[in-house]
Amino acid sequence: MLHILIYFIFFRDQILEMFDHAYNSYMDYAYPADELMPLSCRGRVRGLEPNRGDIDDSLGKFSLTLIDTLDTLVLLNKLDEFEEAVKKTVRDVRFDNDIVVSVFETNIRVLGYMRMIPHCTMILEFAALSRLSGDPIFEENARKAMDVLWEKRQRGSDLVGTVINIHNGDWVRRDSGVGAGIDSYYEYLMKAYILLGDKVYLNRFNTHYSAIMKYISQPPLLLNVHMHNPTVNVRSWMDSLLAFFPGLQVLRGDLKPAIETHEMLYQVTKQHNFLPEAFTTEFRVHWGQHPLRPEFAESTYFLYKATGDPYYLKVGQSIVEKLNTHARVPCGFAAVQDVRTGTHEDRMDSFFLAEMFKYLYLLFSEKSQLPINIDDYIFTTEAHLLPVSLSTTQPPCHTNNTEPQAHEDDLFSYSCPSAQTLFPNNPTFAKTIRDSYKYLTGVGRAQQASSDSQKGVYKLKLVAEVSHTPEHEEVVPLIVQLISPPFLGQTVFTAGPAKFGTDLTKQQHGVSSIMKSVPYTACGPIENAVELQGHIALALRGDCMFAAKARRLQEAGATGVIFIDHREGSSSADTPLFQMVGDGEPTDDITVPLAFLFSKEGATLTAALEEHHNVDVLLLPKEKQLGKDPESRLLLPVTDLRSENAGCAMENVSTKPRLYHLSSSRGITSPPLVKGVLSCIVGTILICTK
Ligand code: DMJ
Repeated sequence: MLHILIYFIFFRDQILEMFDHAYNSYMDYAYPADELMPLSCRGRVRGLEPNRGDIDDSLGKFSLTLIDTLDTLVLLNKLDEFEEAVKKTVRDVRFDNDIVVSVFETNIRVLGYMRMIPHCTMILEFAALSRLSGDPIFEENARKAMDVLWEKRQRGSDLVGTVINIHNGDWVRRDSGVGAGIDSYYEYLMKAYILLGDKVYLNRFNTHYSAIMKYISQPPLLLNVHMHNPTVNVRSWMDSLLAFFPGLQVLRGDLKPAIETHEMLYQVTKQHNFLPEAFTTEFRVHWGQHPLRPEFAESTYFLYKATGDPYYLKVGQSIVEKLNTHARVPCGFAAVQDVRTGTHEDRMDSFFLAEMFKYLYLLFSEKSQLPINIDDYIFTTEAHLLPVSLSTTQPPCHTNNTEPQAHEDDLFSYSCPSAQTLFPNNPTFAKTIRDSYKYLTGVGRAQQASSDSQKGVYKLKLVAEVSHTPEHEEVVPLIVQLISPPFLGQTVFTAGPAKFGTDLTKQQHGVSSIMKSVPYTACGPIENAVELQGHIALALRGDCMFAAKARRLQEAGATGVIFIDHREGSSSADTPLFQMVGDGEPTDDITVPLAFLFSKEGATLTAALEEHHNVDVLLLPKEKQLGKDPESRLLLPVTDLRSENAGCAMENVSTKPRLYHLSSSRGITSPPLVKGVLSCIVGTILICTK
């Protein structure tokens, strides 16, 4: 207990120090400008800097960052700074600027006194404004916008698109996902119910949520589909904004897919330090920018509160460390221009102060350590705190819509998540789910497949090349042993096996010299097929499936393949081995032996090849003690050890076999649920009230 308290204090102090660095940099170098330019150490004033297009529409010359940060100051117990900031806001901030601003961004970050055209993604802020001011017009108009969107849903799929023409109500973009463009709509339906206590919003949310789980959620992926033809996915990449969705699923009480998607996102951050703005279903960077978005921290916070699993503290710790290591600059924190290079961009968006520090601080805080009772508030999409006491205020407007009723058999409709309720005696619940996705990145891929059982309907299917190892099946390592001088059997690498190709435990493979494939990934026609004949090919992992590479190299005449990990720095010493599996198609045609080396071992092997030009290797289930075996000494460097298997002194391999699990099921399976709960109140976690 003392240990965890010290841990919490350490990280809270670190987060406070980071906040001070960011906030003071804004106040010292940028205020009253809207945003800080952390590389130039000055404020970003719209019109004075090169136009960045849409993202500049957040800048209304109203000291955006100061306003967006106000309630973070309260939550972080910086009450003197808060008072000072309020005084500055009252004294300096003006809304009578002749400037076009984004309605959405201004609503969520500022909510001024302007009469804005109601927008779907606005119900929380406008309802709060109505209930606090007593003027119903804000909530009424925001509600009308929500009603229109609901009416405009695609009746077959119950999905909505991402862009609608506000003049004629036609969908402009019919792709449907949970990320950019649509994220806050779903979020606000759920939260409008929580804040306002109106079941209409919950029923709408539940209708959409069922559709999302049917078509968009393919755990751990969240895909974009066509709203009119939802079994067809419309792109092969995901955007980073969808990282908020596991947090929303926690509010919904649907923890399993939340854990799965969050784990996938965590694996992506492990690869690239941050979530790139867009990444493919194979977890490659599609758009490398990272503007210090808070959504992943948000979901981490919700999952920790829902599960109590300290794993999520470790995730939070990694977020803190990566921000300090890769984004911190002398004048604040800088966005990352490209996660592949780590280059910085001269921007620090206001949401970094409004959201990131709130979620991180809350993650490492006990409720009693906060200056407010967090259970009394709900977060807006910008992490601003609205009091749930607003739900007891009489709603000023009503709708005439015919609304869907919750199905009696939908146990989740009126449930709230609770760590105690969902998995009372199973603290490892989250871990068992996460374990299935541990080695996902860089190896999974989505492919379109038809299936008779699905009546010819195309369905996006994740084929995680490593995820087919049945639960609890041990991965038995292989050995790549360097035989030719000067190695003479003394250099041995632990390698991963494959589920296809020659089974080296049953059929020994002879000595072959190695040669790099051209192209190195072996994902296109093999250009050095003539030279490759009779060699074991070296092929870089990535870009296409292991099976596709193996097939191509076998056809080119290679006698085996050693795959080398493309992720820098991986090694068998610190990365659990996995078993390569096929691509979902029959792999009987692949008969050559296959082995997988992590990148450190692979680098040693390729360096040896460059230095010595000829490197002979053995692919074996266990190391041969060649030095101790007189027969083997005689054989060296003869190119076949097939006949002398008997009599070799076998020793245990150095790396212990690791477990790998597959979980293909979706959804929480019948946990005891709270039924008949009338409303849910969100603070750090939902509390169910009858
Ligand atoms: C924030 O402004 C809000 O969270 C918004 O809903 C979308 N995302 C940005 C931060 O990424």
